[in-house]
Amino acid sequence: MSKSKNSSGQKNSLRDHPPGSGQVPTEAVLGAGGELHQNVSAKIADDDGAAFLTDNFGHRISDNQNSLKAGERGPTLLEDFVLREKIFHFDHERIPERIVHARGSGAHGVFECTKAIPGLTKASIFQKAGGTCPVFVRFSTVAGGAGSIDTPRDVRGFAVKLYTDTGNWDLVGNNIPVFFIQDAIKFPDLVHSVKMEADRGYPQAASAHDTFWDFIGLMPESMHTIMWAMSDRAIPRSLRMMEGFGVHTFRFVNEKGEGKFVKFHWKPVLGIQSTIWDEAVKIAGADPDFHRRDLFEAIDAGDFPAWDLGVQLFDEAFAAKQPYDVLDATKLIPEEDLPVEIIGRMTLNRNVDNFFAETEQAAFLPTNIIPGIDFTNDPLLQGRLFSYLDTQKSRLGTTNFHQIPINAPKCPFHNFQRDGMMQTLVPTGRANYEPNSLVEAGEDGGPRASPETGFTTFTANDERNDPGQKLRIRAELFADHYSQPRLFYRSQTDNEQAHIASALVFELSKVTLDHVRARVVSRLRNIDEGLAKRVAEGLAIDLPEKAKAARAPIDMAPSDALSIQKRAKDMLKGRKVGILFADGSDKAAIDALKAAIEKAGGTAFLVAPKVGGIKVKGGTLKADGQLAGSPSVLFDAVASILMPDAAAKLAKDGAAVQWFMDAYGHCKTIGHCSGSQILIDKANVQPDEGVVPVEDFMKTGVKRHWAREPHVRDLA
Ligand code: HDE
Repeated sequence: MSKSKNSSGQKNSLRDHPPGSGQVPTEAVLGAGGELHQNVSAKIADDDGAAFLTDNFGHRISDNQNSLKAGERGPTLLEDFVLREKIFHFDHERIPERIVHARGSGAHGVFECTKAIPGLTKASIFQKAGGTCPVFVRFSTVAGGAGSIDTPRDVRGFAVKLYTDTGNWDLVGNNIPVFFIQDAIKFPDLVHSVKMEADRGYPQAASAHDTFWDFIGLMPESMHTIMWAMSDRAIPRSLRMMEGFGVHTFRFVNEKGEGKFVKFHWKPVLGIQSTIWDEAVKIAGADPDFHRRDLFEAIDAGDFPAWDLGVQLFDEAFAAKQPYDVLDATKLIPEEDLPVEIIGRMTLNRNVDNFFAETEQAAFLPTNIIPGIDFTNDPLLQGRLFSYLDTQKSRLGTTNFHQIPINAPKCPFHNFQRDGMMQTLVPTGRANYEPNSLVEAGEDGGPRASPETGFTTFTANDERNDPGQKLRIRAELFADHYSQPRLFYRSQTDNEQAHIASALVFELSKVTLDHVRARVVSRLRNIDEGLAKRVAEGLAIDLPEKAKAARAPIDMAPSDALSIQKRAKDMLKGRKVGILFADGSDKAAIDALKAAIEKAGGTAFLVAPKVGGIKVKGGTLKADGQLAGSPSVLFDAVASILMPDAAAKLAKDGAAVQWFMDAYGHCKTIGHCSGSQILIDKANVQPDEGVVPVEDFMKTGVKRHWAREPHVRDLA
C-alpha cells in the first residue's frame, strides 16, 4: 500500500487498499501517523490464527451470543455497547437502490489496446498496442428492483469503468445501440412509465403494462428502440453473450486538436445469443439469478468472458450526408455503411470479493472522460452529464463517494476539494485554495492546472456542431422516427420477425386500455405493414389507421449486423449441456460425452432424479443437480443416457417429461439413446435434424434448430 503523500499533502491510502484482503485498510487501523500503539497487545489473532472479534472501534468482544442483562431473566441493559453497535449498524445496512439499473452484476478485468490509434486520439490508453489498464464492469437490467429476476424482457446496462493512467473513463452503455427518447428531459417520464405502476405497485421488472405502452404510444421516437426491445436482444442467454454499445456519438481528439466522431461497440467473443421468451419466463422461476450465476461461475472456473472494443469513426462530412442525425440517440449507423474497427479487447478475469462494497457501491459517471475523448451535443448525453453525479449523492450519501475503493482512480488525484461527509483522506498543510504563493514561504502549495496535458473541451468551429444560439428545439432530422425501426425489422430473419410480433402481442395483451393498443399498432404501420397486421390479428383488433409520421420514413438497405441469427456463432464454448441419467445408465457413455463437451470448451452438467451416488453400469455416479431443480431451460442443449426401465419410471414424472418437452419447444439439440424413447414419445418430441442419437450429439452441435419453431409454437 502506498503511504506516499500527494502534492497537496493528501494521503490517498484508501484507494490503494488491495481488494480482497478482507481487512480494514491498515491506515484506518493504525494511528494517523501509521504506527501501532505499542501498549495494545501486539497479538491480533488467537492461537488458531482466527482474528479477534472486535467492535468497530477495536474493542475485543468476549461474548457474541448473549446480550448484557439485569439478572438472568431481566431486561437488557442500555449499557450494552456491543449489542447496540451491532444492531445499530445492521439497522442501517441498506442504501437506496439505483433509480434505474438497480439489478446488476459486476466483475473486474483488464482492457488491452490491440491497435494503436495515436493519429485519431491522444487518449493514453490508445497510444500503444499492448498497453493495458484495469477495468470494472457492471451489467444490469433497467426496470426491476435490486432483488428482481435476471431474465425479464428489458434493455441491459453495460457499464465499463476503465482505470487509465490519466484518470477513470466510464463508458456507460447498454446492450442496445439506440435509446427510447431523444432528449434527457423525457427520461423521468420514461422511467416512471416503465416502473411498477404508481398506485398498485406492480408489475415488477416488466414493460408489459398500461403506463409504459401509453407513454410509448405517445412517443413515436421510441419506435426504433421498441423494435430492439421486442426482439430477442432483450432476452439474452448470458451477460457474456451480449453486445455493448456506447449509444451516443462521442469524439476522439488528437494531439493537434483535430476531432473525429466515434461510436463505441463491444463485441462478445462468445457471439451473441438469446433465450426464447417461453424459456426466459421459465428460467425466472428455475433460477432467478441465471445471469449473475453464469457470469460468476464462468469467471470462477477461469473461463474468462471477453469483448472486442470496436469503433465506428467518421467526420462531419459523413455525418452531414446521412439521412439521420448522428446526434440523435434513437439512430444507429449501419455497420455496412461504416464498418466497426477493432482496437482493443476487454477480458473479465476476477469476481468481486464483496458484492456491496464493489458492485453496489460502483458509481458510473458519463462525465468520467479522459483527454483524447470528448462529448458531443447529443441532447440525451448532455442530460446524462448532470444526472449521474447528482444521483450518486443520494445513493451513496456523500460527495466523497469517489474515495470508495471501487470508484477511486488508480492514478494519483489531487485537488482542493475538502471536507464533506465521510471524508477519509487527511490532507495536511494550509493549501486548500488556489492561486496561492505558499511555495515562496517554503510550504507545500498544492497541485496546479496543466494547460498542456489537462482535459480541454473540443471546439468544432462549424455552424452545425457549435451553433451558439440557445433554443428549446430539436434538429430537423430528429423528426424521422420510423426509417430505422423499419431497417431493424427488415434486417431480421423470418422467425426473428415472428418473435418481435409475438412479443408485441404478448405485451400489448397485458395492456388494458384499448386506445393505447390501437395507437401502438397505428405506429407499427409506419414501420412495416406486415408487422402491424400480424400484431392486430394477434390482438384480435381491427387494423387502426396509420399514425401520421412527422417525417416520411425512407427505406435503408437491410443490415445483417442487426440480426442475431444471421451472425450466430455455432459453438460449444461457454455453453452448458444437461445430461440426464438414472439407475443403470451407462457410465462409460456419460463420461465420454462429458469429456467431448468439455474438450470443446462447453460445460457438462449431470442431472438425475437423485443427486447422491446413483448405481450405474460401471460404478456409481453423482449428479450435479436434481432433476426437479434442474429444468432443461438452464441448458443450451440436452442429452439423455437411460435404461428403458428407468425411462419408463421417469415417464410418470412431470419434471422429466417437461425436461424434454421444453428442450424440444425451445428448439434445442436433443441427444438421446434408444432407452429414452418412451420419455421422448411421452414428451411428444418429433424427429428432426436436432433430435439425434446421442452418438451424433457432438456432430449436431449446440445450436437452436429454428426450422422446428413453427411446429412447436404458434408464431404471430
Ligand atoms: Fe442511465 N442512469 N440515464 N442511461 N444508465 C443511471 O445512474 C440517465 C441512459 C445506464 O451499473 C443512473 O448511477 C438519464 C442511456 C447504465 O451503475 C441515473 C438518461 C444509457 C446505468 C441515470 C439516461 C444509460 C445507468 C441510475 C437520459 C446507455 C447503470 C443510477 C438522458 C447509453 C450504471 C446511476 C451502473 C444508470 C440517468 C439514459 C445507461 C439516474 C438522465 C442512453 C448502464 O443517473
